[in-house]
Amino acid sequence: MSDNRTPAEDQLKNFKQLHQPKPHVLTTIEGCPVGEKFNSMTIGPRGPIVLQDIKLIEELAHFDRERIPERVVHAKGAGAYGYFEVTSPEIRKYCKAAVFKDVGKQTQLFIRFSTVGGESGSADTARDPRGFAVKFYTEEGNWDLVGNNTPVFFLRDPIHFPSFIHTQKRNPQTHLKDADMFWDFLSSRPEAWHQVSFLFSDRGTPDGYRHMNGYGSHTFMLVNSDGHPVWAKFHLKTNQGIKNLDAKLADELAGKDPDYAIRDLYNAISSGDFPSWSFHVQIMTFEQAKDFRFNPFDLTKVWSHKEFPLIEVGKVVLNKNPNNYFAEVEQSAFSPANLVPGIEPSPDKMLQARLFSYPDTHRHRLGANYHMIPVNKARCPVYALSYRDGPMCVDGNLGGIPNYLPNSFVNIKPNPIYKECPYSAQYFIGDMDRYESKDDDNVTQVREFWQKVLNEDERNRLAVNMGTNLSAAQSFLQLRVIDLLKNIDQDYGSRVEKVIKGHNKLLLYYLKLNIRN
Ligand code: HDE
Repeated sequence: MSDNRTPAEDQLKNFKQLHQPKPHVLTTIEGCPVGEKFNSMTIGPRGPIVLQDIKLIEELAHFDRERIPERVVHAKGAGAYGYFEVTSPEIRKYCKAAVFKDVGKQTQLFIRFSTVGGESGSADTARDPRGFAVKFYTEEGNWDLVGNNTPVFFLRDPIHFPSFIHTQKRNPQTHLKDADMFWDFLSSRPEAWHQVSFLFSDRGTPDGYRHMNGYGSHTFMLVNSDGHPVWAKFHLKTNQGIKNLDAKLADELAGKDPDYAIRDLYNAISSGDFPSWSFHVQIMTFEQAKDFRFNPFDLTKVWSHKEFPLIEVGKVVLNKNPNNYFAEVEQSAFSPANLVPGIEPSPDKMLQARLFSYPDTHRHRLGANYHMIPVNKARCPVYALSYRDGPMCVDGNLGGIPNYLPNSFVNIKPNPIYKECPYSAQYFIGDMDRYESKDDDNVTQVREFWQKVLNEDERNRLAVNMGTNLSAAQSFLQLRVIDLLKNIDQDYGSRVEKVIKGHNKLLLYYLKLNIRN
C-alpha cells in the first residue's frame, strides 16, 4: 500500500505486483489469437464499418448484455468470504445440523450485506434497514440465513410486501421518492411501527456493515438427533461494537462517498482487520409457544432476552474479499429455502412466502441453473438426479446418471434420517380464511422500545429524524401518524408533532421571505 492510499485505491497496483498473469496474446472469446483490436475495420480510413468486423461486433454484442436485472430489493451491496466456527457445544442439545457438530469445527461461508430500497448505484448511508445474508457451505449442503440488521420487520403478512416496497421506492409517474406514498402505506399498517421506530432511530444509519448486528429475524424450527423439535431465533452480534452515523453525517456521506460501506468492508479485510460476529440462538419450546402471550411466529415482534436468553453457538469471521464483484457478489443468490437437516421453517407467514420468492427471483435474475454459479454452488457432492438441463448448464449435467426416480440402475435414493420433522397442526387449527391481523398487539413492544430501550438523547433524535422526514408528506398523513404514535406513547407522538410544527413554521417563514423577494 502506498502512503495515504487504501487497499481499495491500490487495487490495480497490488494486482500488478501480486497476480500479473504470464505474457499472453490477447484472444477472442473463443480463444483465437487477436492481431489488431484498437481500430475498427473500415473501407478506407474514413469509410463505413464492414459487417465482417466480428471483433467489433463481438465486443459490442457482449457489452450490450453486461447487465443482469438488479435485485428488486437489496440491489446495492458488498460481499466477503469467511468462516463459521462452533465455540460452544450447547446448540447440539437442540440441533443436529452438521454445521454445529463439534466445538472448533469450521465451515466456509459467504456474506452479502446490502441496503434495501435504493438501486445498485444508490448511497450506502441511506436511512434503511441493512440486509445481512449468510451462506454457509456445509457438508450437508448450503444453509442460507437471509436476515437483516434488525430483529423485526415491517409486516407480518407477505401479501403486503410488493405494495410496501413500491411505496418505499419511486412514484410511478415522477420516478421520484415520494413522501406521501411512504407515509400513507406505513400509517395504514400499525404492525409496521416497531420497525419504523428502529428505522428512524440511530440504528437506521449504521456506520458501515462491520458495526451492526445481524438477525435471522424469523422463528425457525431446530431438530436434534433424537428428532425433538424446538423453535429458535438466530442472532449475530458484532464484535466491532455497534456504531451508527448521525443523520447529518449520513446525509453528507451520501453525496461525498456513496460507496462508504463497500469501501470500509473491502479496506478492513484487505488490511487484515477481519470483522467478526458472535453467533447465538434463542430457544422456545413447543410447550412455551403453545400458550404464549403473542404469536411466536409474528415477525414484527422480538422474544424477550430475559425470558429466552441468548445461547452462545459460535463465531463468524470475514477474511477474504471477492476477486470479482460481478461474478461473486452480484451473482450471489441467497434463499431462506436453503435449509439443512436439523433446521426447518416455522409457520411464520412471511418466512413461508419467502421460501417461494427467492428461488423464483433467482430463476428470473440469473436463470434456472443459478445454483451452478461458483459462489452459489454447494461444496459437497450434489446428486439432484431429476434437476437437469436448462439454460447455461455448465457443470457436466450429472453425465450419464439416470434422470428419474425411483430407478433400478443407480443406488442413489432418499434416506429417511433426513426427513422433515412432523409436528402437530395445533398452531394453525381453524377455518381456511383470509385473517386480518391489524388488531393484534401492535403497541406493547414499540412502547417498550420508546420508553425503555432508548435513552433521552436517542428519543430526541428519533423524533427529529421522523418528524423531519414526515414534514414532506401531506398534513392528513402527518396527523394520522401523530395519532398512531400518541396511541403508542403520548410523548412519542407529541415530540414528533413538535418537530413537524417547527418545520412547518420554518417553511412558512421561508415562503413569506420568497413572496417578499
Ligand atoms: Fe427479502 N427479498 N423479501 N427480506 N431479502 C430479496 O431476493 C422478499 C424479507 C432480504 O444479498 C429478493 O435475491 C419477500 C425479510 C435480504 O442477495 C426477493 C419478503 C428479510 C435480501 C425478496 C421479504 C429479508 C433480500 C430480492 C416478504 C429479513 C438480499 C433479490 C415475505 C429477515 C439477499 C433477491 C442478497 C432479497 C423477497 C422480506 C431480507 C425479491 C417476498 C423479512 C438480506 O426475492
